[in-house]
Amino acid sequence: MPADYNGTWNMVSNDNFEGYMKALGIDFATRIIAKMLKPQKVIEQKGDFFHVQTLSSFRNYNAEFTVGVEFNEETKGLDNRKCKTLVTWDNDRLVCVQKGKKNNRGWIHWIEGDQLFLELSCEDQVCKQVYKKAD
Ligand code: VLZ
Repeated sequence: MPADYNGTWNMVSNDNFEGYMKALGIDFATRIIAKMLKPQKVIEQKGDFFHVQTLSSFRNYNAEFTVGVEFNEETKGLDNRKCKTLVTWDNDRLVCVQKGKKNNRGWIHWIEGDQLFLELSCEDQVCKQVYKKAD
């Protein structure tokens, strides 16, 4: 049985989102707004199928995937690029590789207690986020 990511998760910390956005080439004005946000993750998981919504007052980002099945991701509202994206299990961690123009792009999710961790990578930048499960 894989880990259960279902639920609503509220951001509690966001380290180096600025560096991650810069590496993606997000413009200055957007970065100013985006780094103030405390997004919420709403995750629906059915077996290996995931619907991950990142919700904020400024912009939302939606991802749907099946673990082990590569898909075409368009990062609409982020850097608006196309990636060949693959999410796999590493024990209970979700490991995502986003192949495209940017090197070393991807993310890793894992859970510890009532906290959801996310590391977002692009080029030489790593953004570390922590979310807490909503009641
Ligand atoms: O999440 O890749 O949970 O897609 C930021 C939204 C979302 C706020 C960043 C607007 C992408 C920012 C997060 C405007 C520049 C991401 C995956 C892992 C699922």
